[in-house]
Amino acid sequence: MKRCIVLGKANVGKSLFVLSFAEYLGVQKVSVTIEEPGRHGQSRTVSVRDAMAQWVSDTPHQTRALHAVQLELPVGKGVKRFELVDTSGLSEGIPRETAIRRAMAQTLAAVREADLVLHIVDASAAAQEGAVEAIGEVDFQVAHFAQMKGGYLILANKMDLPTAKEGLERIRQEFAGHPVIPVSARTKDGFREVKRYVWRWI
Ligand SMILES: Nc1nc2c(ncn2[C@@H]2O[C@H](COP(=O)(O)OP(=O)(O)O)[C@@H](O)[C@H]2O)c(=O)[nH]1
Ligand SMILES: [Mg+2]
Repeated sequence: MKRCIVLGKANVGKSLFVLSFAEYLGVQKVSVTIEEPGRHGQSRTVSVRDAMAQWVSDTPHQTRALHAVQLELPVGKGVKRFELVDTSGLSEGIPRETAIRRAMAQTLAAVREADLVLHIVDASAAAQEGAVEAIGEVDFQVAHFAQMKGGYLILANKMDLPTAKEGLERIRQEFAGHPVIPVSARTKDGFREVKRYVWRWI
């Protein structure tokens, strides 16, 4: 099964994107495999709404383990099955807390294995110079590291917020040469384009 990994700094909307995209594909319940660093994954079925309440948060690093959500896309008369993987946030520098450090290392290892990388950036924060959520060094490192994969897409998220238009311009300038799709994990705007892109890689 093809694996599509969702990366980005804390709070950019990775968890909401994964669950909102699952909802967009028409599922109310998803099978999720929780992969703790160095351990065998445990699968369970959860409702998308419950998962949203649990995973989506303003507190950074809510998602320590990889959360692989099993999904499918229609192809002809059948379906293509794939995994959309929610990851813990990447942060600048080396995190002090061991658990977060391990989670980051696990995320980067998972990038190597992935067929497609979706790199989420908060467009509403991107125009604000120096803001914690703005694009940072780690985003450029991710772009550099992940572009070697071929299947690499930047999602400029939170386009429903007023400052996002300006942020999108900046993202397009900073990441010139990379594909960028503006989206809102809240309103599902832009999901049609994302679906089309994902379909090509899985
Ligand atoms: N307005 C708006 N808020 C969003 C959007 N995506 C995520 N958020 C909010 O941003 C915060 C962080 O989201 P979360 O998915 O937990 O981010 P993660 O740390 O990258 O997984 C939460 O309060 C979300 O409700 C979006 O597209 N628009
Ligand atoms: Mg999260």
